[in-house]
Amino acid sequence: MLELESLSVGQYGFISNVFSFGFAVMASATLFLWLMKSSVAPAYRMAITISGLVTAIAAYHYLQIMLSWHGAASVTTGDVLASGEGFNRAYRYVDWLLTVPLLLVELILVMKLSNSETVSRSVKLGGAAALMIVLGYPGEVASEVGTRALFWILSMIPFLYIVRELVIGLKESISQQPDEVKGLISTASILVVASWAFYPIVYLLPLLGVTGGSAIVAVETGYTIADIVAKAVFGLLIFTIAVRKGKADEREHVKVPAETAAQAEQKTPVKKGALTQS
Ligand code: RET
Repeated sequence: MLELESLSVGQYGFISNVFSFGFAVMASATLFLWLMKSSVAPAYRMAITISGLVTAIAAYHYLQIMLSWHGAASVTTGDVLASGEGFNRAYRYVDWLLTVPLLLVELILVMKLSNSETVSRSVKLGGAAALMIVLGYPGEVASEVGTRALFWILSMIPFLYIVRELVIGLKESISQQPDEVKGLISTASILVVASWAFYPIVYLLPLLGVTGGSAIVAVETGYTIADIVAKAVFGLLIFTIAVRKGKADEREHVKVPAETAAQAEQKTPVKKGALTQS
């Protein structure tokens, strides 16, 4: 259905630049997140490490996607000629298979929920995300419109489950977060849902009358934009949340011993500073 030879030379070059841009964004986001990790409180460093891992995995796959794109066709006398090697669409799906569950774990980790809640939410959401990607792939590479539509429907089932969990399930946890990050964590959840909703829409475009070269441009550009928002922009948001939560925790630590000391001193006068050291 999505034949490379239906592209004009301009479209082929445009997509090549889109992939190159995707690689640059993912690689720089990785450097930023890993280099800045130490400015975040130790409790949130794991979330930042994972965030950088997500963009690093994506940078690697964008590089592979670019190489596959260049190997799949050549431009001669004003035409795009397929080399016969084919454009490997599996790189994107392998990338998603690894990064989508990690992105969800990242969002859960930064909330610092209880251990059991962290594990149960990560397993449920991560598992559903993996299923969604696996069910999407056969339709992505199918040459028939009906097959694409069928796998879209199947993949939408775990997708809607994730959206429901994020919107309803996380609402309660968000209400228990410190005031200064409540807004940011809900923004992160909305960003996840909005950027994720973009993928099934892009997948549908070839079924909605976008055909030929334009369909390939729409799908590849659409996925790349969504990836940048879902990974790099989301990573920066997680970084900001982690910085703010670290500061909020610090304030809590300072407040609690001071109050304890004041209360204790009212009952039995103790040597100044003895309680605040604990
Ligand atoms: C597919 C197939 C069609 C139906 C649905 C899909 C959803 C894909 C999603 C991908 C998210 C990817 C992310 C990558 C960035 O790290 C597989 C296109 C629902 C939601 C967030």
